Amino acid sequence: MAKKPRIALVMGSTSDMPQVEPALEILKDLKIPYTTRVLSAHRTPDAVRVFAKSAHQEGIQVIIACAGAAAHLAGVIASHTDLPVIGVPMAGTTLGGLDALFSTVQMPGGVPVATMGIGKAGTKNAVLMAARILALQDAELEGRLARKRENQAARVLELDQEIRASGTWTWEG
Ligand code: RP5
Repeated sequence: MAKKPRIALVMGSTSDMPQVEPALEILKDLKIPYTTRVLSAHRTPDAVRVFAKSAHQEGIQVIIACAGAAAHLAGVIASHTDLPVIGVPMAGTTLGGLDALFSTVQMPGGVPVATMGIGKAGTKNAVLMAARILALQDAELEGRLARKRENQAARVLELDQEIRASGTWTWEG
């Protein structure tokens, strides 16, 4: 039987997809059921409100909001829910995502948005942060996250070994 999504990823536009899609693999890898929505704080404000107000009841535990330009999606979602909201500024405008970073990170005190870095790396860290939040009450997920980190470290050491063995990156005069 299909499991209920625990994480919701919301994008402001389908143009954000290339910066979001790679992170979805991480959620599959960690076996965390998720749902993805395309909702815009300024183009579909009513749909954003309905989504945010019902998310907790639907079983969602963490919301990730990815938006670019004058990005108010994460803040607007956070204004309608008590769930943790993680904002990811999308690159793509002439300001390269700095606009979205400032819009997302500078929430006035009272309504928090945990803001990640810009673009693909930010989305990747957002899903890992969401997984860490869920893992506080899910020992199996905690184990999967720990194994993922071990594999990541092993891969870096493997690459280190490869470049040392190749000799190309060493010069002994
Ligand atoms: C934001 O405006 C979206 O999140 C997107 O990053 C940006 C541009 O959207 P499009 O004009 O490409 O739909 O709301």
